[in-house]
Amino acid sequence: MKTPRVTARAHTNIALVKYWGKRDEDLIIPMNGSLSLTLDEFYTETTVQFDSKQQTDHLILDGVTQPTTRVTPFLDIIRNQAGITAGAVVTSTNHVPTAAGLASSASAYAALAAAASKAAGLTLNRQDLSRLARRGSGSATRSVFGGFVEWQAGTNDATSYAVPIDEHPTWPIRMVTVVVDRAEKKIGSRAGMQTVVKTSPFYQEWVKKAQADLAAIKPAIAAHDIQQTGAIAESNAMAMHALNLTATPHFTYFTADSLTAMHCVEELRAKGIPCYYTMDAGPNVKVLCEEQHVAAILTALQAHFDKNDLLVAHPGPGVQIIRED
Ligand code: 2P0
Repeated sequence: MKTPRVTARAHTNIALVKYWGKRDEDLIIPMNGSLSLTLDEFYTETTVQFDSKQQTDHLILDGVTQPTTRVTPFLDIIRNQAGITAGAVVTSTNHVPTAAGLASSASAYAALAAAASKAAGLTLNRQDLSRLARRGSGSATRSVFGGFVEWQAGTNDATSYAVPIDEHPTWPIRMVTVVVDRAEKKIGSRAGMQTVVKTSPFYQEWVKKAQADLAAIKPAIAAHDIQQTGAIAESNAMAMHALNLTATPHFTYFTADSLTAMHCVEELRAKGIPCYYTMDAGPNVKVLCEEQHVAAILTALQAHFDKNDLLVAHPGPGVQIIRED
């Protein structure tokens, strides 16, 4: 028995209010809600076919066979729901303008959830697809939807999923990524957030702040208020990174180049250009701004960084099935 071969495309997302800690490690229920912008330029395409002749799963990522340690338990959730036992062949390609170190588990698990559930014969609505993607990786919960997306923390498997806030923003919002390092991150987000939840004395303060930031950023986005949206996003990101510095053992994703990029953004702001930074579990800096200021921001950043390391992204769509045969 072979199922249809299904291909899905999902885009990565960048959180403006971050997810940084789980209340349930197995089900991936977050400590706080988060809010992101799905980006058009960075995406993953994944093809899945289940085949009863396959004893085990096979994963080929960007043409290279990989271990299925994390993918097999995820596919098991789908097999259980669909009542099948066949192994799967999973072929996945990351599309990033250069080898920018921006490949993400968000686009990976959103694409895998959509392709594998469809291939297995499940018909999931987007809420259930978001819940399923969450089981692969927290940030994937949000990549099911396009534009501005909120992941409602919930308290269990049924109540923790993403909802679209503005799927097709008319706001000309942009995210400039400063690629400061293409290398694999040293402290994975899973381990990083675990350490922080267990050891940072400020963890509960973070949860309170993230909840307040989430409540405040939604009206700012609705009003297309770049100053408010950007200020909340930047402050939220710095609070998340402060947790890392206060963990035991402490760690940081900041490098000297990250700080250079952040200082450059602050200087631009002092000159009256509204632009705001955020960072995730790696040293790259992402700058939130409006289209009319992109050129000035790129010019300023080019004093410190190669222009090939500056990538401009637009809001992107939610996960889509792009082929079925
Ligand atoms: C976020 N990040 O909200 C936060 C901000 C990175 C920093 O979600 O353990 O790969 O698979 O649920 O989603 C990255 O962590 O972690 C992340 P798991 P994930 O985007």
